[in-house]
Amino acid sequence: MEIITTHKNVDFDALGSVFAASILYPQATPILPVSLNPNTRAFLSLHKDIFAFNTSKEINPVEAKKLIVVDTNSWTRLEGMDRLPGKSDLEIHLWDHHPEKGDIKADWSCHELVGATSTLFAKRLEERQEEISPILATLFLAGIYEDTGHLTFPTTTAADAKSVGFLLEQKADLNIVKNFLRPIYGPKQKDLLFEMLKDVKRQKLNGYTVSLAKAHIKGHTPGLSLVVNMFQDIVNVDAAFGIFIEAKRDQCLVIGRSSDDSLDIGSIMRNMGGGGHPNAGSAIVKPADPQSAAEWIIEMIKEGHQSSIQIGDLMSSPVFTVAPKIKMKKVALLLREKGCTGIPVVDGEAVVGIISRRDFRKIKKSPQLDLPVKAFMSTRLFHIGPEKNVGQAVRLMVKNDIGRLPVVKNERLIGIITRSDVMQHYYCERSG
Ligand SMILES: [Mn+2]
Repeated sequence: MEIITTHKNVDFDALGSVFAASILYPQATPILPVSLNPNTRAFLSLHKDIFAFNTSKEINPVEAKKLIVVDTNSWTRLEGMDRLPGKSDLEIHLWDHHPEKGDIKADWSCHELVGATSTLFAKRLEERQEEISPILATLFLAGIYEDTGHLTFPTTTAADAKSVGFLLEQKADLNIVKNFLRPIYGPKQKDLLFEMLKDVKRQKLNGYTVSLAKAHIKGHTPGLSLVVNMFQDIVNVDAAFGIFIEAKRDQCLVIGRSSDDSLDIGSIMRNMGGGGHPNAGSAIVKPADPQSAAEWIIEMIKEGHQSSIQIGDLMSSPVFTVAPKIKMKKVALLLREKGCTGIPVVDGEAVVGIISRRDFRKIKKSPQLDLPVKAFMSTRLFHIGPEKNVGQAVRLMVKNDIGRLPVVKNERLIGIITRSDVMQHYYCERSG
């Protein structure tokens, strides 16, 4: 007997991998744990006639000569396989994409750090030019999309995207995928969202727009992070916090979300005893005192729980500057020579304007090149402090459509930060 199995709380990647494996190992029986995620359970009950499988209770795994494990590499995550570890006459094949080291010792394994195990199977099926039914292609696509957040999670690789292309060629149905991957948003979640929106306030804290909302929950309420996401989208703030009061357990569940990497939600939540990453996180605080939880969060944002990279680290300095009376002709030469697109105009120590390549379009006749820079410079002045973060610089640049910001400390020009400095920071950070 040969069996294929996967981890408990079966998600789409696990489910897709089990049925993909049953194409590659046609003689093996798929065994699914009893505990399925709600969306995979719904998928299976709709496609009952198409997918044949057993549960671990219906077979005796000890009789297996070959075990194919997919989407996990740890024995404790399997169901009903307790007597298999250490069994001598058992050949184990492992297909997994998790980075953690597991305790399943395989005789053969396909382990690559891609976004989903389904990707590993899709790749193999494509190489073997297997015919895949649109339903199977749909299931594998759901697996890849769920594990990679529709190819947006940082764990996504080119292989995942290529497999998506292959599965779409095999007629995977995006409508079905969308339907089954739709997160939980029912009447309970809708009521919560409405409660949060009832007396919504936006506030400006440390340069960010922030909204904190309170709502009451009773017992286990799934989909709370989705509710906070929707709340943030509707209120349109840089960061949103839902403080969910659970009176019975005398605690508040705090969920935060930020669309600005520089406002680090994970760091705030770790301070509150929880965890997360820069864009999202959660914590449980006791007792159920939403007011002090809110004040705590506000205090932390004011103190600047943000990425450690400040403008001072990214700016160029010293800054090359020109005096207001310098002729435009000279400025043109300097811009070319220095290879920059703009220069601050400085009178004494004060920045009085910025002259950029764009300003040369104002010159209609060549004699104007003999006029001083102050006649053409832009005097709409924006600047930023060295202690500010990248997100704040980007907002100023985008809002005012400017490509560079003088960095000013104690009214003195100490550096300059440009659009390309910011881009470089973003791209290096993300690929590094
Ligand atoms: Mn997976």
